[in-house]
Amino acid sequence: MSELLNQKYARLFSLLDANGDGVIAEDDFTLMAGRCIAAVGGEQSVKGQAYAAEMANYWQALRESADTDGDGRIDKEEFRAAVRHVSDNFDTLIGPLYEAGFRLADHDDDGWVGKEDFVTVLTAIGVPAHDAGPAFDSLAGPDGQLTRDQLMSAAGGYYRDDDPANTTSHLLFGAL
Ligand SMILES: [Ca+2]
Ligand SMILES: [Ca+2]
Repeated sequence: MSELLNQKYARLFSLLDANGDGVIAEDDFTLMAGRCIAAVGGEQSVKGQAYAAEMANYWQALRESADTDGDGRIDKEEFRAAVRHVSDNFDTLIGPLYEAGFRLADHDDDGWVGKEDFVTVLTAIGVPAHDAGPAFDSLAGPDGQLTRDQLMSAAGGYYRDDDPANTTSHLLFGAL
């Protein structure tokens, strides 16, 4: 695996370990989903519930691929060994989570996400605000709005692209 992918997966691991105890487990996903949904005031909304459901699905997929010793916790080594498989199945295993995340961030449901809404969700998953703002600027079009397709393209690139030139997707979750 390339050093760049290693760096990105290490960044993902540190974000997914939402409670910072050094392993990824179900409680991290519950915590992260709750933070995101609360950040946009979506506790009672259909799309808030959809996002929570997709977080749970992602955890199940990750657990099935990564938790080789079956203790319900994924450490850094298990994550590194498995995330490539999960990434190769991005469309089915990860894509739906980002779709749900986009809808969650699109608070007025017009199909566009502005910078403030994007930064709100990214900071809720643990990305520093000083990274989330520039990440948006590099992703969004000149009109200052992000589309679903732009997000999905960047998210797919984050998990799979190891060309160092494509900094837009590499910096999606902050500096590496
Ligand atoms: Ca944890
Ligand atoms: Ca919108």
